[in-house]
Amino acid sequence: MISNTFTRVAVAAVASLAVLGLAACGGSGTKTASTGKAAGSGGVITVGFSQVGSESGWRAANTKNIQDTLTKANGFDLKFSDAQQKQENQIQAIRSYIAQGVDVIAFSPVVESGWDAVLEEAKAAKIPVVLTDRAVDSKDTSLYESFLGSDFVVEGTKAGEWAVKQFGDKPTNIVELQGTTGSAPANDRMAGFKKAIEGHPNLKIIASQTGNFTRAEGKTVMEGFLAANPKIDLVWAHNDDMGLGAIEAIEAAGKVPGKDIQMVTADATHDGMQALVDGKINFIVECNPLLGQQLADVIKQIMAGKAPEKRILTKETTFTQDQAKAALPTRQY
Ligand code: GYE
Repeated sequence: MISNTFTRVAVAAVASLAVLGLAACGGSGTKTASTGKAAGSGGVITVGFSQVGSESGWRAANTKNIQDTLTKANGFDLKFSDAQQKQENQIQAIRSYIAQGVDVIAFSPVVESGWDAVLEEAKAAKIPVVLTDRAVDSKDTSLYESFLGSDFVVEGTKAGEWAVKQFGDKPTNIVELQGTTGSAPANDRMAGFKKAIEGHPNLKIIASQTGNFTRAEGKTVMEGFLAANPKIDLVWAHNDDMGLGAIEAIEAAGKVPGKDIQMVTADATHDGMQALVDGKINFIVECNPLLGQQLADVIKQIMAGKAPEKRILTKETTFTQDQAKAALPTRQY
């Protein structure tokens, strides 16, 4: 049986935070060393969450899961904002959460670079920050308490290893639909895939361009790829949505996705899995968006004055067409 129970594996101990004094016990209403705030006073934790946007099915599932988990009934007052894939909007939202004096700020950074200044501001205001889903490249890791989400290099590697197995020694022209430029999943999935096909010169990435993780841009970019390249054997799309857009472009060009042009994608959202079952996608690397419960647990730990794990990894699998048939009926997203 395929394991898609999404057990999260905590890795990397965080002795450093204990050294910083975060391990000091704080019961209800006591000041914690990290936040300087009354932990859980009134029983409600105010969380400011800045979401990337609503670019994909993955994101929709992630947003819903966070909103369904950080509820009043579970002890949270969630302030949620959608940055529409713009870093400046996220910085503005984080500044507004600092001004409001929320207990904890959580966000999924649209790109990796450029966060130090605003994270310093949160630190100066003694508001702990949790990164969900995507990483920042800040050298100073004391700017955030914990980062929870997937290992995107591993995901790219799994896609590349599948391509190596699937195409063997055949000359293979690959086109790549990259995620949002500068985002952790685009950078890392690209790197993991490239590394996995290294040493197989018959597998060639002949074109690579961003489709910004959306279906519409995936389609447009694929139309360009098809117009410019008479022989395309494989599409590597950094998410299902861009892959689904590419499928539309391939069909419009009179070719059969999954056969004339094979497809490998990342996410395993419902629509992606349906296309896999329908034979239009050949392989999907899973990326799990259900991060709400882990986020809630990490926040509660912080508010209790305990140090959460610095890096919490999401456990994920991969799906062939047959495996997708078995898994789809019980998929949660
Ligand atoms: O793969 C994509 C979404 O950051 C893991 O963002 C996430 C990615 C996901 O738009 O569909």
